[in-house]
Amino acid sequence: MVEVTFVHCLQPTNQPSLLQIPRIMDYSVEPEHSSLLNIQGKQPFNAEPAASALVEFPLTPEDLVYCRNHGPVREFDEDSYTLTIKDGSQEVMSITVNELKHSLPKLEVVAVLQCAGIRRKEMGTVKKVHGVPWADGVIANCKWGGVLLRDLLQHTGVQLDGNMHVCFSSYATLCEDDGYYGASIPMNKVLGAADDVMIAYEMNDEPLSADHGGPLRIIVPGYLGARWVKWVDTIIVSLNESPNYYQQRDYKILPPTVESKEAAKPLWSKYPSMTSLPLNSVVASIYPTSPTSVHVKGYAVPGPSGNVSKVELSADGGETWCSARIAYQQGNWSWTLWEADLDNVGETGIIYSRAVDSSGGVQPQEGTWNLRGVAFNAWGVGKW
Ligand SMILES: Nc1nc2c(c(=O)[nH]1)N[C@H]1C(S)=C(S)[C@@H](COP(=O)(O)O)O[C@H]1N2
Ligand SMILES: [Mo]
Repeated sequence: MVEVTFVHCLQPTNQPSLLQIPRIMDYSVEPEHSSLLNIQGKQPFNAEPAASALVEFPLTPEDLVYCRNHGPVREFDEDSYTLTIKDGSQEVMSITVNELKHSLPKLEVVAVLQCAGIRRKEMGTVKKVHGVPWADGVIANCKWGGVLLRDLLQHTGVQLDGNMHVCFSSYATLCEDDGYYGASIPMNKVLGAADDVMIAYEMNDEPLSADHGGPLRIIVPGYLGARWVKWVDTIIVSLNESPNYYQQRDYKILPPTVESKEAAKPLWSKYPSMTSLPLNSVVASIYPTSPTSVHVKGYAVPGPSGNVSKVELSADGGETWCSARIAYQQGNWSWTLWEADLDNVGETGIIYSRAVDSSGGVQPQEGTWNLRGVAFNAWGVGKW
């Protein structure tokens, strides 16, 4: 196995040279964050809304969009912000936000953003996991406006091959575990005609806010949020995956036998970096409508094998299932909102949900435990 060494390229990007910046996390100049979120941590700012609030809106309003940060949030001046594109180590283009907006066609895509640690708190009840104990609110269905990454890369004239990788870096902000935040995705995902990987400058028809990576962030529909690099300032076409900590030593599904950080250390390089998140559904709210009936609402998200085609509910511990009504779904990359009125609900006080996808894939009864608590997708469970 190849040992990964971190090369901290000292990029003269949107800040003075990193050499001149003290390498300390400064949380004194954070923008004001939404007050509608449950705070998991203030430094870095990590917070999520209640899922019951989320499912009231097909498109998630900005104030209900979770915030997941590995370092301080910074505001940048859009006029002087530049994005650098490199072919390996060679710079091939440097483009301002304004030039980006005017030189390439604008695209708008509704896509659901989710943290890989969604439902980690539930997985933690099986056995201790490492990471922020997220509930089911680290998900947001937004309309993203920007340019197709494929268009931009083709515009640079760089030779593109499906076996390559595209690395995204944010040198503009600091983070906890590496000299910069970085991620990469396979070039095939960028070149796929239906894949819609974007560089976004708008969220829900507004300029992208600092909290969500403005002025520029990457959108990778279908992939975990960790690849949706915020405050992106460098894009590298590479033969290799990003060497960044968050690509190589985190966001991987380790086998259940790995139960400690020590045991994980020599194994990170042996497991693949995560890409798609799995088929999932969650029961977000239950309103009693009579002593024996309830109105239930929730969301579902597709996995890699096709969009959500059905969501089923069970009030008898999984013996019998009935289909929920699909209330919202848009295009290939949105979440699915569903609701149902259930009569004669049993004595258990528990309602399970499971999503089914267009290739017949079914959300499993149990999720697979892993040390980092990622990709948990056991049946959704609601109690009343
Ligand atoms: N530069 C940078 N990009 C980042 C992160 C970060 O800490 N720094 N966090 C990632 C993770 S783990 C997630 S889940 C999403 C969260 O995006 P949001 O804060 O807009 O909800 O951003 C991703 N992009
Ligand atoms: Mo995340």
